[in-house]
Amino acid sequence: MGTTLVYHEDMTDTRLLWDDPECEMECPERLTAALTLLQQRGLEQRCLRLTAREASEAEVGLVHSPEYVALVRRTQALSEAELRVLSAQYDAVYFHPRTFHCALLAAGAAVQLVDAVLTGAARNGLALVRPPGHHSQRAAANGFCVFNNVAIAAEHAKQKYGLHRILIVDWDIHHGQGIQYIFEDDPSVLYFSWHRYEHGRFWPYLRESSADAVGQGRGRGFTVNLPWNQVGMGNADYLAAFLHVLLPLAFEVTGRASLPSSILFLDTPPPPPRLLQFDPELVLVSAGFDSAIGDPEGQMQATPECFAHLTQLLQVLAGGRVCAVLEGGYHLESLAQSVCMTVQALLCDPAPPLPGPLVPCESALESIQSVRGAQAPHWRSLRQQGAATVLSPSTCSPEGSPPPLLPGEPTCEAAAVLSSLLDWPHLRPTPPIHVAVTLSVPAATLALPPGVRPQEGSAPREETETWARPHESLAQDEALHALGKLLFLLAGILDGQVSSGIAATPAPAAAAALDVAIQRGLSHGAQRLLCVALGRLDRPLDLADDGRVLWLGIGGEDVAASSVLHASVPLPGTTGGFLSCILGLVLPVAYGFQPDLVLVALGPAHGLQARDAALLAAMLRVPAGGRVLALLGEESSPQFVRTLACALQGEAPPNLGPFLMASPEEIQALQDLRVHLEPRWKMLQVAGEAHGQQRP
Ligand code: X5A
Ligand code: ZN
Repeated sequence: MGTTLVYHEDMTDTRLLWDDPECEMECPERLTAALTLLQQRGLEQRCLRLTAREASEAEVGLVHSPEYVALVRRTQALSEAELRVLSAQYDAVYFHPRTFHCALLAAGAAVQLVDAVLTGAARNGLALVRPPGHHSQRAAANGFCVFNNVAIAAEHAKQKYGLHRILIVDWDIHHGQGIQYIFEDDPSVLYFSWHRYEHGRFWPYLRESSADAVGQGRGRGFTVNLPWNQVGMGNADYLAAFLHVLLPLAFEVTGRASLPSSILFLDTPPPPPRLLQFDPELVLVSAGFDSAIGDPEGQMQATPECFAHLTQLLQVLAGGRVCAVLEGGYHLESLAQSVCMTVQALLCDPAPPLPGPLVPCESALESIQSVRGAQAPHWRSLRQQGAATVLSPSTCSPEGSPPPLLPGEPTCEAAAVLSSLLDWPHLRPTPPIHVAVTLSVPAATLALPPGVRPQEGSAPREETETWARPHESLAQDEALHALGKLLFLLAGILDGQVSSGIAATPAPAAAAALDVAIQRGLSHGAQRLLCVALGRLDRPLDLADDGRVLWLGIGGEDVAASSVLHASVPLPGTTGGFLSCILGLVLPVAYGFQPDLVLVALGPAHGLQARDAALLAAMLRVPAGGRVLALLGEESSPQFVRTLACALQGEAPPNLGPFLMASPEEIQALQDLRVHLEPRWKMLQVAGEAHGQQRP
C-alpha cells in the first residue's frame, strides 16, 4: 500500500486575465514547479499516479448551494469583462473561463484521494490542485478559492464511509474560515488551523479567527484556532504547536462506558454527557505552503523539512490515513521543496534533520498558551495540565491600543536556505534497508513484514570480545553472540546502510549491552546520542558528561536523578499519562537535543505493551530522522517484535485501546521534571509569560 498522487494538467488552465496585484500570485506555475521537482527527485515515480476527475454535482452539493454551483458553472460562458465584474463581488477572487472545470477537478481530486485511502487502495496521498479551497463558503468564493475541496472530501468521507471522527489540519498560513464555517457545529470534524493573524490585522481580518472561536453548539471544542501574532514563526514554533496543542487533542479519547450504571435508574434521563472524543479515523490536511520560508504572504521562517516532520507526526494518527490537499504557497521554489518533503514523508522516508537550534519564540508561546486556555473547558488533557488556570491575554484586540505591527522579515535569506537544500539528497540518502532485526529465533517464526530484514551479519569475534570484556554479563556465549549482531547493526545504522533496527539481548545482559551500544555509538562518530531507557536499566556510571549523551529513564529506580542530561520519570500506568510523557517530555527533549541516533532500550520490567512501544518508536523516529535502534530482551514475543518493527518502518502504531486519563500523580511527576528541564530544553515550554525567550 503506497502513496497516491492525484493530479490533472488541466488544473494549470485557470489564470488571472487582468491586472490585480492581490491575485497574481495564484498562478499555473505553482503546480508545474511542484510537479517538476517531484519528478526530478524521483518521488512522483514512486507514487501511485491518479488522474483527477471532475467532482459530480452531488459531491460539490455536499458543501455548496445549488445556486452558487450554477453561478460558477455560468462563468464558463462569460466574457473577460463580465468575469471581471463578477470577480469583484468577492474578496480576493478571480474567475477564468476554465475556472469551473479546474475547480471541479480540484474537488474531484480530493474526493478521489479519500476514496483511494478509505478503500485501502493506498495508504495515504497528496492531491496537487488549483484553485485552492479552504476559504470558499457555502455560497461564496473567497481568497482564490472556488469550491472547498477539503470540506467536500470530509463530507464525502462521512456520507459514503460513515466516518465519525475526521481531523482537518490546516497548516496553510491563512485561516481557512470556509472550513470553519462549514463544520463549526459539527462534532465529527475537528478543524485545527494556525494562521498569521497579527491581532486581527492580517487578511481575512476576522474576529472568528482568534483562539476563542471554539465552535458552536455540539461542535464546541472542535474548532481549534492558533493565531500567530507575529511574522517570522519557524520550525520550533510549528513543532511546539503540534506537540502542545494539536496532538494532545487528536489523541484524547474519553470512554463512553464511564457513565455510572446508577444513572440507568434515574427517573429523568440525564443530559447526554458532553462527549469529547477524538481519535480520528481520517486525517485531512489543508496543505498550504505559504507557511514556509520565502513566501510573500506568510512571511514565516519554517524550512521545507519542517513539513516532513509535521507529515510524519500526523501519520501516527488514524492508522496513517493522511490525505493532503494543496491550498496556498506562492514562492515557487519554497513551495516545490515543501511539497517534495511532504511526499517524501508520506512515502515513509526518514525526515531530514531540522536546522537548529529549536527554540520557540515568546509570541508563539503566548499564542499556544491562549489556545490551550480557550480549549481547556472542552478537553480534559488540557485541563489536567493546568492550561485553564493560566490567565492568557486575548489574542484579539478589536479596540483599545493594539501593539504596533512589525514589519515583515526580509526574505532574502530564503534563497540561501532553499538552495542549500538542493544538495540534501546527496548528503544523507535514504538507507537501502529500512529496518533490520537481530534475533536468535529463525526469521520465519517472526513473520516479519515486508521491508523488515532479519540481520545475519555480526561484528568480528575479536572486536566483540574487546567490547564485552569489562562486562561480566556479556561473558557467556549467547550474550556475546547477541552483542556481535548488535554491534554490526549499530555500525550499519551509523554508516547509512540501515535506517533503524531491533537488537535482542539475553535479559541479564541488557544493561551491559546498552552501555556498549552507547560507547560504540560515540566512538563510531555519533555526535548526540539520545537514550530512552525503560524499566530497570540504570544509567552507566561512567557516562560522558560532555553533552553527547542524553539519558531519559522511564520507569526505572533512579527517579531522583536529575541533570539536564539525565532525567527520569516513573512509568505512567495510564494511556493519558503515557501520551503526555511522549508529547510533553520525550519529543520536546528529543527535538531540542536533535540526536543523530536514538537508542530505545526496553529493560527488565519495562511494563510496555506492544502498542505502547510502537507508539514511542513511531514518534521518536521523526526527530531521529529514522535512526532508532531498539534494544530488547530475547524473551520478547514475536508479536511484540513485529509490532515494533512495523512502527520503525513508519507504519501507524495500533490504537492505544481504552483510554484512561492520566492520574494527578503522573501529571505532577511530568510537571516537576519539565520545570527542571525547561531552562535547557526550550521545546518543553508551553506557557509564554514565565519562560519565553525572545528570538535573537
Ligand atoms: C489559499 C490562499 C490566500 C488569499 C490571500 C488574499 N489564499 N490576500 O492561500
Ligand atoms: Zn494561504
